[in-house]
Parts: sequence; structure tokens; C-alpha cells
Amino acid sequence: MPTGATPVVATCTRDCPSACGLLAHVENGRVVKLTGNPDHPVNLGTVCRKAPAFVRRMNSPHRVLSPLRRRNGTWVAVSWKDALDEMADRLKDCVDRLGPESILYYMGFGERTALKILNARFFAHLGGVTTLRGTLCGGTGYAAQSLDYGPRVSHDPVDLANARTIVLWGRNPAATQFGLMPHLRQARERGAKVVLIDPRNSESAALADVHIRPKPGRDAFLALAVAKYIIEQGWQDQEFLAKYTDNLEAFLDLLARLSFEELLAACDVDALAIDVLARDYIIGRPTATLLGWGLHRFTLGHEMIRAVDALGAVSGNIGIPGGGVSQGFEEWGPYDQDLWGTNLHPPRRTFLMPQIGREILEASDPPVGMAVITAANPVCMAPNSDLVAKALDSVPFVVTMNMFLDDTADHADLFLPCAAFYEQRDIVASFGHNLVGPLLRAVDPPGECRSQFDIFMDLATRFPFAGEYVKSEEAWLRLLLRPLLEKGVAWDDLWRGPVRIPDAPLVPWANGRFDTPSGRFQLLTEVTACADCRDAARYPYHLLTVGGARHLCSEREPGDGDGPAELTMASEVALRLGLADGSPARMVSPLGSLAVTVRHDPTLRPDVVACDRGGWQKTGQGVNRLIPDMVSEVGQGTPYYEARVDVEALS
Ligand SMILES: Nc1nc2c(c(=O)[nH]1)N[C@H]1C(S)=C(S)[C@@H](COP(=O)(O)OP(=O)(O)OC[C@H]3O[C@@H](n4cnc5c(=O)[nH]c(N)nc54)[C@H](O)[C@@H]3O)O[C@H]1N2
Ligand SMILES: Nc1nc2c(c(=O)[nH]1)N[C@H]1C(S)=C(S)[C@@H](COP(=O)(O)OP(=O)(O)OC[C@H]3O[C@@H](n4cnc5c(=O)[nH]c(N)nc54)[C@H](O)[C@@H]3O)O[C@H]1N2
Ligand SMILES: [Mo]
Repeated sequence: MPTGATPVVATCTRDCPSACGLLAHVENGRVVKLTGNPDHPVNLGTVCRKAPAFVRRMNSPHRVLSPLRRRNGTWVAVSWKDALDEMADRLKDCVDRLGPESILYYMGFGERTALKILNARFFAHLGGVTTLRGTLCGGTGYAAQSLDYGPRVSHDPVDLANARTIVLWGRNPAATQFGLMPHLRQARERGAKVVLIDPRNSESAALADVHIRPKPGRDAFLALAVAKYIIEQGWQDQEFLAKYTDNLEAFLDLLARLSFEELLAACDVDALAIDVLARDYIIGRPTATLLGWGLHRFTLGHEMIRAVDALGAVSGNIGIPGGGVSQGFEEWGPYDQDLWGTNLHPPRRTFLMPQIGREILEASDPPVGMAVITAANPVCMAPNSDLVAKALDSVPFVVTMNMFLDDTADHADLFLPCAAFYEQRDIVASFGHNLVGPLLRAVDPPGECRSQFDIFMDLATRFPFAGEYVKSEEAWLRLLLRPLLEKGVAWDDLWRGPVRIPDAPLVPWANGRFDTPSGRFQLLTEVTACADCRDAARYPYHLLTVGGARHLCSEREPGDGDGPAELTMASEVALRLGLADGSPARMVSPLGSLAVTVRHDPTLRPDVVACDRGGWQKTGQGVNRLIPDMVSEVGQGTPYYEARVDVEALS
């Protein structure tokens, strides 16, 4: 095991688009510090604020170090043998009595590395269990952009070096993708302009030259207003529109039907901002638009994203270096997709992830007899989280694989303690760039913690498919990474540091050929009228539950951010309600109420309140109790930011 001065190469597996290259510094058998790997072409040696907190969390006394079984309401330590014997018996019993679909496999976002594909494959060998469809994260963006371009491809972050203008549209890299910051800073240093479009004064406002604050959920109207203005001025890229797009007539007709007054009122942005943005997209070209996940979290998120794509096309920014409307990357893309194992069984039942609570409760044919949850905390992070808790309580046996006794563990029967990323060997791809990076075993897992790979291999020895499934880590990695090896990536290079996926483009769609049925870019042709939400009067504020700079979703532990959630409100609104900065208050939604501490922000829109997502219910937060479990119209995403609330002073 490496110790002492030479740090061990690692790649961050936190649920973050950065997937930074890291170096793990080891002392006395423990990782004591993570620093940025200077050889990584995206994070370039930088590291975010969460890295020290992550090391603290992994070395925390709260980390669970042995398997736990709930007996009469309390956790009791058990051996791995007993834990996995019971888990295997219960899996077999469900398959025999109710069929494999009575087992739910819930795969979270906590770790998405190559070997995790084998978790799903285990359940495929069982005969195919109930799995998830839709997502709590980026499904809407993928689906919307795929309608316009064909399967979503984004500009490589290093292409930002060619941009003269960078638009951060519903994205907050200063908090949520710190690994992008070197490129944004370098862009500013060479004179590029940065524009932020966000209803909130986010951490990224500090690097923006211009900040436009639309009403939440109305960006489609903002993008269409800019496109309409560009066309009225005659500034559009007529050649691109004529040669490479479909639906031009219908798109122009849509713009003609919407007046500027209507569009500006809908997004609550003034005409001057439209002129500024239009010039940024035309005179400031090449203009790179980075769409965040902020736009996904609406029922009509696809219209918002498609309207921004269309603005990119109108302004001639598609397919050019330094341009593009970029969103995400496929973090599972580099691996052999057959190994998920879906071809091992007939099509099976799926549950909508955004409505997992009611899906479990309503399942009858067969009912859910057992649930296995890996790297997830749905009782905290899924919407309508009290219903999720109730649903898990209705399941006879719930297994969770994690590191801490979080909100989800409170509703589980068996807890299997897992290794941290730098305690195992694996390969990591990213949803924010085109590189894969290695994980080496910098230290042994503490106590009895084990990697999920080890756990599933051990579990499988109790099943007849062990012969096909149980292989060494190296054997599986070679199979999973076959597509990369076939493209000429050398096996040894994969373990030395970050490797670029050979055929990933720096500038997608540069040849003007799109991956749509007609081979052309698809302009959108309709948007839904912007009738205000029905609950607006009773629940006057849009609740934005954003990614906070200090934590990655619910990756916390007791003592780290306990107590009421901090709710940011426009100062004038809070004062009108008699709420001084720091006052306790109650936030109310149609689902219930939650104690909060009010924080003033003089720059916030009066119709918006905001707090960080991810605080645990059991430490006094749990904001997802107030968020209804809806589904976005395209992509089966989760419209978290559609939630409306009221805020009341305590009497
Ligand atoms: N530190 C930290 N990093 C994270 C995370 C975290 O929780 N903490 N979460 C990780 C995950 S899971 C993901 S998916 C990514 C998400 O990364 P981001 O997309 O950057 O994060 P969000 O905070 O979801 O949303 C981005 C911004 O969208 C804004 N926004 C909300 N509604 C609207 C709107 O209607 N229009 C516009 N234009 N903007 C809007 C919000 O105010 C917010 O500042 O970050 C990852 N990185
Ligand atoms: N209100 C609100 N809620 C949201 C969102 C929002 O915008 N607003 N955004 C949503 C988004 S974008 C996302 S991606 C989801 C995330 O939803 P989840 O994936 O359910 O939530 P996380 O908090 O990321 O939980 C990840 C868990 O994985 C564990 N973990 C980390 N590494 C490992 C490992 O190596 N092995 C194992 N076994 N466990 C590990 C962590 O301890 C943590 O408990 O939340 C969503 N929830
Ligand atoms: Mo996410």
C-alpha cells in the first residue's frame, strides 16, 4: 500500500460534472488530503472547496464500518457472511414467490464508475428486476437537445479557449463545477465576456460582466425574444438556417405570433437586456452557451432548452469553435453497453424515478417485496420525500449500500458499508468533459467497508450464475473498457492519469450534418402559453433548491450543516413580512411546512426564495418534503424548481 511522500493518482467520483483529476495524499494508512492533479487538462491542478470536506467525511467517526442489520428498531453489527446470506435468501425468496420484478434496484448518483455497471448486471442475471426510468438529474436536457441535434454532444470544455463570449445559462460553475473555473478565468483574462442568466445572484455572478435575472421557468420566452430581435435586425445567420435547419417557416411563424411585449412580460426581462444579449450572440461571436441543470428542473424544461438551442442556430453559433449550446456528456458512454445485461432477460417493469414513492406504493402485480439501493439517498433527495419514506416502510426488506446512516438508512433493514473512491480501483468518466481517469487503491477501506464490486461478487457466489458473473476486477475492467481499448487507448495509460476519449469531438456538428432523421438541425415550432401556475396566489414564491458550494447534494454527516435550512429571500420581501436577517420562519407548500432561517439578499427577485438542496431530514432540514413529485413533459426529469411556497413569520 503506498504511503509517504508520493501521492496516488485519483479521479473524483462525486456527482459533479467536473470529475477532477486528483492526487490523494496518504499518511499512516489514511488519505489526509486531496489536491488537484496538474496533469488533468480540465481542472488543471485546481480542487474545489468540497475536497477537504470529503476527506473529513471519509475519516469521520460517523462513517459506518461494519454491516448493520435492524433488529427491533435498532441497528446491530453483523458479519458480511450473515448479511449477504440473508440478502441472497431474500432475493431468492422474492424471485421464487413473486417473480424477479418484485425486487426493485434503485441506483443513485453517488458513484458512477465503470465497475458500477456490474451492479445492474447482477440484477439482470436474477432474471431482470424492476429498475428505474426517468431521472432526478439531467434527463430533460438530454432528451431536449437530442430532438434538436440528434443524441446530445457538447463542446469539449477546452474549446472555451476559442470563445469571445461565454453565456452561463442556468448554470453555476463557481459552486457546482469548480473544475471549469480555470477555463472561465483564462477566458476573462484574454478579454472574453461572461454573461450569467440566472434568477439568483449565484456564486458565478462574481465572474460575470452581465447578469440577467429572468423569472424562473421562462427562459424559452427570453431566448425567443433575443432570436426575434436578431431576425428583425437582419443579423441572423441566413446561410446556416437555410442550409442546415428544418422548420424554419414554422419557427419564424412562431416568432411572428409572439409580440415583444408578451415575450418580455413572460420572462420579466427588459428590452435593453434583449439588445445586450442579441449583440453578445452576434457581435460577440463565437459565443459559447453553457446550459446548466437549472433549466431541466421544470415541467416544460425542454422548451426552455430547445429555445436556447434555436437561438444558437439563429445566431450562427452552432458547429463553430468557441460556440455551441453545450450541456452535458455521457458518463457511462465510454464503456461496453452490453454489460448492463438488459439482453439477459425479457423487458421488465420500470418505475418512474421522479415519482418513486407512489410507484412503490401503487405496485401490485407484483408488489415490491424487496428494494436494493446503491449510492443514493432518495428519502432526502427525491421529491415528495415523506411519501418516499412511507413507500420504503411498506417494502418488507430494504437494503442500502452507503457510508452513513442518512435519511434513507432510517427506512432500511440492512446497511452495507462501502469503500470510498480512493479505496478501490476503477475508471471514471464524466458528465462534464471528454476524459476518463483512473482510481487506484490509495488506501485500504477502513473497518469492514468493501467496494460495491466486492460486495456484488461475493453475493453472486450464492447464485447459480456465479460462473458467468464472478470474475476478477481486472478481467471485468478489460471487458468494460473494451471500446476504449479498441479505439487505441493503451491499458497502461488508463492507469497513469486522465485519457481523452479518442473519438470525442472538441467541436460537435462542425460539418453541418446532424444526427436527426433528416440530418438537419431541428428548430422548435411551438411553445406552451405562459399561464401562471394555479397556486401562485396562495404560494407566491418560486422555490429554487440549488446546489450549494459547501456540499454535494446530501453528502453530509451529522454535525455538518444541521438545523433549519437557510432560506434566502429578497430583503424587501422579508422585511415586509417582519423577518429580519437570521429570523426563524416557516416555509409552507401544498405538501406541508418546514422550519427555516431567513437570510436576506438585496439582489434577489421578489418572487424567488432559494436554499441549498441536500440537508438531511433527520438533522432538521429535508426541504424535499415540500416539493411535489411531478414529471417533466420531455425526458422524464424532475421539475424541482416548479415548486411554489409561502413563507410565514412564526407567531
Ligand atoms: N457544490 C455542489 N456541486 C454540485 C452539486 C451540489 O449540490 N453542490 N450538485 C451536482 C449535481 S447533482 C448537478 S446535476 C450539477 C448541477 O449544476 P448546476 O446546473 O450548476 O446547478 P443547479 O444549482 O441545479 O442550477 C444552476 C442554476 O440555475 C439557476 N436557475 C434556477 N431556475 C432557473 C431558471 O428558470 N432559469 C435560469 N436561467 N436559471 C435558473 C439556479 O439559481 C442555479 O444557480 O451540479 C453538481 N455539482
Ligand atoms: N430539492 C432538490 N432536490 C434534488 C435536486 C434539486 O435540484 N432540488 N437535484 C437532484 C439531482 S440533480 C440529483 S443528481 C439527485 C441526487 O440524488 P441521490 O443520488 O439520491 O443523492 P446524493 O445526495 O447524491 O446521494 C449519493 C449517496 O451516495 C453515497 N456515496 C458516495 N460515494 C459512494 C460510493 O462509492 N459507494 C456507495 N455505496 N455510496 C456512495 C453518498 O454517501 C450519498 O449518500 O438529487 C436530486 N434532488
Ligand atoms: Mo444531478
